[in-house]
Amino acid sequence: RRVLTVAVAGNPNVGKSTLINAIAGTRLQVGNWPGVTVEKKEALFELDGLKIRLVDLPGTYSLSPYTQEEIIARDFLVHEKPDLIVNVVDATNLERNLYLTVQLLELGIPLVMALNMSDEADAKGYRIDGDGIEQMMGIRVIPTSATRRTGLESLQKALGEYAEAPDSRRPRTLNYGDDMERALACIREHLLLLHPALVESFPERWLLLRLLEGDERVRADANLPASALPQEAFEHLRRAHGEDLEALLADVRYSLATGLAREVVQRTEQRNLEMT
Ligand code: GDP
Ligand code: K
Repeated sequence: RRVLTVAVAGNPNVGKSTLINAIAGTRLQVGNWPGVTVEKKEALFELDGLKIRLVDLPGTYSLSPYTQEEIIARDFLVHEKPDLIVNVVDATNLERNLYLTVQLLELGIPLVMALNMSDEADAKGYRIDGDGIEQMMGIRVIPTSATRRTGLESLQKALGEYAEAPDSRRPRTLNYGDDMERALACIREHLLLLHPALVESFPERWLLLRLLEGDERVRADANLPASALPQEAFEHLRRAHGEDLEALLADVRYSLATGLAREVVQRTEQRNLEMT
């Protein structure tokens, strides 16, 4: 039977290590990512006959190419193409955490969200609509508390369910707005015509978005000079939104994260009264 490769991603300090330890325990091996001193944890184990390779990605706030941690995380996701991402998020800080989730969705890899620190979120009176997140993002959402060891079985079960029906849930493509979507479509058409192999070897939307924002690491990986891209896509966006497309895209992602968080997080009345 094949091995299910699961990448565990999340912001720093969300309880990712605690959760991985709770799931993989003594089977966890600790080393370094090749060529760097960033710690790499990995475990190979079996759950109800299912072989799972769990890879802990460095904690990051983003998948930009600016820190060693971000580069390790994105390179693994883009080039090793895990079957599944477990995105560990801090339920007490959902809005900030969703900024990374939005970027993970761009990869089109199926995703299970562990809504961790759920004990703390409950204590603070947050009520999070997990079904709402599931529907808006096309992912599974499992509330967990890594320290109290709750939700771990559901999380493990979700891995098994994914392995049995890998296509049952595809992550949603979030709408980045008409101007952005038009520019992406323009780059896509151009690449399909002139560099069709590229579109196959990278996650498509990820590639288009990173090229749009001028990500030099992706351009180098793809062996595409900036001049090989259709300038009209960039010019129109710059005229409408200003020169800095990387900042524009960051704004779009933040707004999406904020909007999603607003829809799914409530603070219960009782707690609100206690707080005042
Ligand atoms: P990482 O940086 O994401 O690997 O986070 P850690 O696993 O190191 O956890 C950060 C801190 O949060 C530690 O003090 C953990 O004990 C604590 N922690 C982790 N998971 C939970 C949880 O579900 N609930 C609560 N209340 N604390 C947690
Ligand atoms: K830590």
